[in-house]
Amino acid sequence: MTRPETHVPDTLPAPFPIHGTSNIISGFGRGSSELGIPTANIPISIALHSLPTGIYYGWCKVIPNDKADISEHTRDDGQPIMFNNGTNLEKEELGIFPMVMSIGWNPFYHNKEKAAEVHIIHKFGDNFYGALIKYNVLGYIRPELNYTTKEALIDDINLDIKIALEALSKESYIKAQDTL
Ligand code: RBF
Ligand code: MG
Repeated sequence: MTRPETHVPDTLPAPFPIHGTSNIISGFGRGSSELGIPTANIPISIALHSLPTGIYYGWCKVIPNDKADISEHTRDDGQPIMFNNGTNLEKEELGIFPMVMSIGWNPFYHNKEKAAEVHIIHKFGDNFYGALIKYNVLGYIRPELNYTTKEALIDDINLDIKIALEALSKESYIKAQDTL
């Protein structure tokens, strides 16, 4: 399938906004290491599960979980990772940022389980496994696609980011920050 064109309406289309607060779980570790596009993996809520699989955009913020213990977890690829619960983030890193979200089976990687992943459009100084993420989903970009090369997937994700930033600069989408 070739990538369909994205239409961004001036006001939020139904069923958006969809709100959520979620913990961040560990994924395959492919986002940062293989694609250079880190994603926070989150459990699929009932609301996210009800959406068609595909790529979405919205706003999000990271909420450190100070009360949780710092603990070591083993990622799906066997790599041990420290859950710092977001306690290493700077104050400005706790603001509202644009995000793109992928919901589905990652056809390029043949995932066996449906996953939701958020790429926050901001460069963070440290990871924040174990933190909470509060988000709203405001619009749909495209279906999940398969690719012949990793580079083609990366190019499409970069186009998703561009589309998301353009959409989120519209007045009614900026206003939706208030609900976070
Ligand atoms: N994976 C796919 O297999 N096909 C896609 O079309 C696809 N689009 C994505 C778009 C965005 C904005 C993001 C953040 C991820 C996307 N992914 C897609 C998921 C990607 O494969 C995944 O983030 C990495 O494999 C890390 O788990
Ligand atoms: Mg990830």
